Amino acid sequence: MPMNLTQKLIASHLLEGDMQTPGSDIALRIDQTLTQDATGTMAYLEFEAMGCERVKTELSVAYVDHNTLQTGFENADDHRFIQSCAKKRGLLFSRPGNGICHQVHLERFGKPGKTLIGSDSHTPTGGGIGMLAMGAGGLDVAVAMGGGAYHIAMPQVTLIRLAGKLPAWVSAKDVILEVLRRLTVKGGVGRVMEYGGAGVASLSVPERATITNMGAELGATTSVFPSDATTQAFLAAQERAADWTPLAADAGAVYDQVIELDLSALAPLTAAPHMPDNVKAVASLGGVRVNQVCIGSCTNSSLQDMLKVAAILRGKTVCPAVSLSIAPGSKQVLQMLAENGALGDLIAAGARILESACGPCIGMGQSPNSGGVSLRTFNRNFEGRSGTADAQVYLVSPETAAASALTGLFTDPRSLGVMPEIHLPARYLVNDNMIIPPAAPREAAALEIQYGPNIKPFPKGEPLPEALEAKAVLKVGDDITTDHIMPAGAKILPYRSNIPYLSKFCFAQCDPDFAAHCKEAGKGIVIGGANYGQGSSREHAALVPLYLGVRAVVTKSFARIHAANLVNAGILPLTFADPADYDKIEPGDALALQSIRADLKAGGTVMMKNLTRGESYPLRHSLTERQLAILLAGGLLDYTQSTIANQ
Ligand code: MIC
Ligand code: SF4
Repeated sequence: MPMNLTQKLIASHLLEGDMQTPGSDIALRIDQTLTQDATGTMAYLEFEAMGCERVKTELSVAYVDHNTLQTGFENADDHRFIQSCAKKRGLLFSRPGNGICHQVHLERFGKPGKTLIGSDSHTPTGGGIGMLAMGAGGLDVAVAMGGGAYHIAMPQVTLIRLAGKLPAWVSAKDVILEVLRRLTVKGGVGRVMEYGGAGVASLSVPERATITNMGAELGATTSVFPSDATTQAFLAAQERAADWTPLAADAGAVYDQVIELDLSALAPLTAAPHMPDNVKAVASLGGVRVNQVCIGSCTNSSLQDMLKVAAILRGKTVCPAVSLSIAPGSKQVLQMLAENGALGDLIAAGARILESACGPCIGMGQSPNSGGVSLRTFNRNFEGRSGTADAQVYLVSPETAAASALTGLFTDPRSLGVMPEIHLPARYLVNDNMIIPPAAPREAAALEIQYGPNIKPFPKGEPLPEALEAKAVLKVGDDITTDHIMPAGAKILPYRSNIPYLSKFCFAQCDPDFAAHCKEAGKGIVIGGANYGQGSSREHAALVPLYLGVRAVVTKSFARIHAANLVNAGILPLTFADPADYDKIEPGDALALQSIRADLKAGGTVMMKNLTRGESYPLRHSLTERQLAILLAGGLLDYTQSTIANQ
């Protein structure tokens, strides 16, 4: 049987499960892991709680790139904690300043044909060089570091068949925005987006990585490109020729869905406030005044992107009404810009150069002015994520960003005339001096892990009770993001290791008194709409509600990583059998799930009584046998400990 690329990657790592049944549980061997600091502290606390001496993967890297604004001791303590864990437990440590995890991993560590999970939803960036790279909760990454399998639902595979070549001034960002326009932020759920067709050859590795990176916004399990001569040249230019293997779908491979996309027919696009799928033509916004432009993030911070921006800005000045900030994605990118003069062009034009980190993308500085229009080359424009509640954030390509920074108006870059030519280097500047190797096992035993006063124990789930009576502590609509559930930003992010403190901000945007309501209720159930928990992989969006007493979340549907995080934390995710029942529940209603354990084990419907209204609603679950066992045990940590103990 001819196989598509996704099937090949899965088949070569399959430990358990049936690839023929989409949606069924499959277990994969994980070759590489990555963490970043905002989710990493929790992942390493969990790894420590598992009691493993050393990581068992081929390669695990701990990055520091998110919480780099140090306005107190908290973030610096977290960095030190992660560094000490990496040294002792056998991980490479990428120091703050070395760059954004996904950009650095692509440059220095990713390998075609390998599996990678990362405690960050944009881990699929690695799909740009033919990896099966997926975002996961911190606990799933901790388990994989300990040598455990990663479980996912067997995905359906969508082929996005690319034809033609991108026109001048149109780039990879416009490709993924077009896919988002067609499929929406729910369109990729349960799917791997596999790119193929004659158009693939025209895209560079950084361009492919932009596309796979932002496949996260489709809700896809991951996205992947073949590994071809372009991949080979990229790895050779990174002095990693030996890491290349060719990979492609077999001729005649079958797909669950095929989407045709002609690159040559694309025009510059933007995602308008406040969702990545609210896509419009840049030309249709011509004339809208722009206050801020931010260039960078794991989506668009490669050397190629930066060289394009520098070429557009060369010899010009940023519009006086615009604040332009630029964060090159890695030390490699920044140093190469410095050495070839392009950094001088950016500075001369008036760009505010930021360190190589996530920065404004996660609200770590550069919040726009009140009601400000901010054009960003990032991947998420959720309301309030920038740190300014009423900001209007648009997602754009580097070309559109640079053009608009010059004019001060939303500008179609095609209006700038002939596109300046840029050349990618035959050799990147390779200097891994910001990567600290782990201690040898013998020395590691004597090393201490360094905690800090802001690093608090995390909450642990309890085994599922036979019956649960709880209040509907909150009711929210469709497309609720993990940024709604557990906001980020410069003021809150330093407390990612302190769940009790974080809990004050849980659902702040939806209900500022959420924490108080939970306290009053004792036990809570959250009612949600469709695609609940989309966006980030942060398990804090499960751990904090757990801490506040949330025992179940009942929705119309869930986003993949968040549903897994709820199970891992020991919170029951259920869906309405009849979505119309969603309308019948009001916040504050007393709800009851009777005989949950028995209902779940029987596999069918779970009944939820509304004691306030005297009604009953049938609920469904899509829990696998393993997930059921995890919930019955009170969460993945207890489940893992008990399975290790029983071995
Ligand atoms: C994001 O882009 O939302 C983040 C911040 O990178 C998150 C991780 C986190 O919340 O720490 C993600 O994408 O998973
Ligand atoms: Fe960092 Fe933004 Fe990428 Fe998340 S999306 S990893 S915050 S750059």
